[in-house]
Amino acid sequence: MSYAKLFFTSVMMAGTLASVPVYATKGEHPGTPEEELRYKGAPVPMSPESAQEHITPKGPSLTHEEFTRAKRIFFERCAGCHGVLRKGATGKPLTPDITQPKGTEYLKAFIGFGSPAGMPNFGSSGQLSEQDVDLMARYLQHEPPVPPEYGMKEMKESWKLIIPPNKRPKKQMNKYNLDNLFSVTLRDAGQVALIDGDSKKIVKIIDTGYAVHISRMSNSGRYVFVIGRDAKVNLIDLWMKEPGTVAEIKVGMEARSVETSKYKGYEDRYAIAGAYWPPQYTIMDGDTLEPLKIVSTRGMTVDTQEYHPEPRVAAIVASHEHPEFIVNVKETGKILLVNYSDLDNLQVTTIDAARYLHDGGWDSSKRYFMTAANKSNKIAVVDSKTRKLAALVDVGKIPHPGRGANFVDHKYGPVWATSHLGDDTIALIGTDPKGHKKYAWKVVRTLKGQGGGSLFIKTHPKSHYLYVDTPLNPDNKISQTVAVFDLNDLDKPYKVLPIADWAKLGEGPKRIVQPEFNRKGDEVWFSVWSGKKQESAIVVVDDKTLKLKNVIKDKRLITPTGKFNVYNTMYDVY
Ligand code: DHE
Repeated sequence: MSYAKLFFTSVMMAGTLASVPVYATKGEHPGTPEEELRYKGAPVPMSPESAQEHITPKGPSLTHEEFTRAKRIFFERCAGCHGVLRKGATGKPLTPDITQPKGTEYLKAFIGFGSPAGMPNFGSSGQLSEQDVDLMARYLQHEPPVPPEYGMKEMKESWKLIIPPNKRPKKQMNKYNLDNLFSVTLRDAGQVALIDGDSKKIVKIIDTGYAVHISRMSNSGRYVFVIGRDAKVNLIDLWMKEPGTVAEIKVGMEARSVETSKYKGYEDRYAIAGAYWPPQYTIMDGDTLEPLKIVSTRGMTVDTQEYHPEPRVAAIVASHEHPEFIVNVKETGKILLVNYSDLDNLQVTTIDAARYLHDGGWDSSKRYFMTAANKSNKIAVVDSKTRKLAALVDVGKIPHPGRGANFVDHKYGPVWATSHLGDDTIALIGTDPKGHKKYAWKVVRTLKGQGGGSLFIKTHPKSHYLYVDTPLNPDNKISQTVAVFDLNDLDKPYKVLPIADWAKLGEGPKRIVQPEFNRKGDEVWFSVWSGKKQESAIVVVDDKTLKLKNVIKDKRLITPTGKFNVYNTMYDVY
């Protein structure tokens, strides 16, 4: 049956027009900006075999083979938005109490054609066959299969101390200028490239977790912590003659964040990793990764105060005001200040913010943590000194700052800025409650950028430019270039830098992603992110002239995305 026919059949079978997804005919991804869909669809790295089957009474028939296939499709295509347990995250809840009353035909039309609230049209776009749409419609009426938990026993089994601290060098044994080294995510290779920022040469390629996500530096700058989407953490020692992994561990089945203790007296002592599944964070020994304490984030949501079984851990930063990690819990909308001074009597301050917490960074004083509650279109401001919420600031659609950008606005004083995934604006928020009280925690200025689909924004204390990427914009002209604002004159139109053209690559999406400064703050690096089988590159721009300085190409540079300069990451310079 064709999709048009299926659609009309569904209308007939469901009885009333109002009860079926009639918007289904409105274009490729009805109702959801393509920028957003491009971002959310990454497969969950979980083995479907590990999740238990629950054939639910009253659910439609499903064979064992069908159940297994449906689990795989769900983890690959649906769990990123709806959550592994289908309790709802950025996508709607899909538990049997909701899906069974809707019935198979309704669900088929929904999956086939999408919805204005954000559901992609998996059927009519050809991503799923008609048989698979039918399979998924039946599968969703059964209890969600629950993946296994992952506690101390599993962590200890996965933990490898490859070189114990007493066998590691006592001083730096190589000649690299470590302050200007970059750890570069090679996403689809499951590796990081350590690149010397002075010579632009690859120093070492290191195997890490699957679809590796971010790197963070220890307070001393000696260690790099890397986390993969499969929750594998690598501890890399930069002091060794040849930098390499000295310890590794898996802290769950799916994860995105890692950080290390930075408070005075605790430098390099602890590390923390936040997991998506199971929803928990783990505090580890900072130079061995030995797991010390695992804490679940399951609990009540901030607004409706109902239980959520899968609140994933998003960004984590290390406080400079107290011996604490600041942990964003996505689905509950709560920010946890986890005090690591006494792990046996753990004190956690819970700050009510808003859903769904994602990424963020410090203001220039490093007292206020500015973080995106992306589906609430707000920035939450945490005062890390008083341990209180300072403000919830309304911004544009789906703020996505990365760590954000700090600079001084000539009129409004110190500001922190974020761009947005869902619109073309850049919001500047006043961050100086002492010197510029009336502008503090207010959007003092809104700039207009090239378009939606922005993920990262960056400047540097030595630079007077603000760089805004737009890698998820559907228009190639926008996703392959970046906008640069002159901070000396924010009324001036932005300049567009043709980064992908400068890289001179062949075919490929060539999305320009995540500006990152070098140690001196006089050059800025951009990833030109193409497909796994296509050539990618890193383009280095001179921050004074905005001219091309270098193109780093190497066949080992597979899908570079995030780049983390050791010094800037260590000292939170952005
Ligand atoms: Fe990220 C940071 C989660 C997709 C590149 N990403 C983060 C953080 C979180 C997160 C929670 C903050 C970590 C911290 O500060 O402790 N990212 C997610 C997702 O859940 C999401 C939407 C979907 C997924 O399946 O992973 C996702 N992220 C992406 C990408 O598609 C990007 C563009 C490319 C890639 O490498 O996969 C991407 N995310 C990044 C980068 C950072 C990041 C480069 C760190 C930015 C920084 O400057 O600190």
